[in-house]
Amino acid sequence: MLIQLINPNTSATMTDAMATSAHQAALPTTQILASTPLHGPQSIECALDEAIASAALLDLIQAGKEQGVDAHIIACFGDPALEAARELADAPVIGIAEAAFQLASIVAFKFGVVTTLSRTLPASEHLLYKYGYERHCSGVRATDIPVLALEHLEPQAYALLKRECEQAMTEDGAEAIVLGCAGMSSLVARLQSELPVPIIDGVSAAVKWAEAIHQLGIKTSKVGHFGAPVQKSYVGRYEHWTR
Ligand code: 5HY
Repeated sequence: MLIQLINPNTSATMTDAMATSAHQAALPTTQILASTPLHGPQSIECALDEAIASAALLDLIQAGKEQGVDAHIIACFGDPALEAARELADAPVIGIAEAAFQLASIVAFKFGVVTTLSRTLPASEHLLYKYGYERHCSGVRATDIPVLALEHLEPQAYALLKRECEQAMTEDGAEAIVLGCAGMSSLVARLQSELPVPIIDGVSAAVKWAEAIHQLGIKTSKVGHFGAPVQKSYVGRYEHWTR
């Protein structure tokens, strides 16, 4: 199968890192098509970044659809434009936050989320409520490591990340840890070797959901909420999307 892995920020270095994690998680028969948007923020750390990133991200969804990919992954922890992408696409669209929460809630009764900036804590909490996982979440913790600092993580920053994971376990009662940024996917193996609970990376989780959904022959329901976008005239470059 062919999975389109979209990094919604414009850091090609981050795209390469998450593509490596996706390949490691994927079956040998799965191909990963990793894409970086042509315009938008270098990292996504607030609602404005998400809103600006969404148009280029949806361009990539449309391009993937035209190319006939079997699944699309939106690899940013805010799951930006996830519902819009599901309207546009026929193949399943998987957001890494939802993928990680779903997986974590199967292997642990309570999971903790450890993310980047404190600024993004309400966004993660909002997603937990929206998806209905708040009862399974022991808490969301921030490290205040900026997203781009994850590309070349300093030892002190790694220590901080590990400490927040440990405190999520000891102080909040987390029985598994969800890493709250696609840029953390390369750190999973190390954290897993040093911590006693499952460490869950949304990129790998999304790859496995994509493979499972594809093998079951299931696509996005086009009846109701994720139905094709309402037909109308769009002014400018988006005109072709609704055809
Ligand atoms: C992410 N931002 O996964 C997020 C998550 C975050 O550019 N890729 C980004 O808020 O740290």
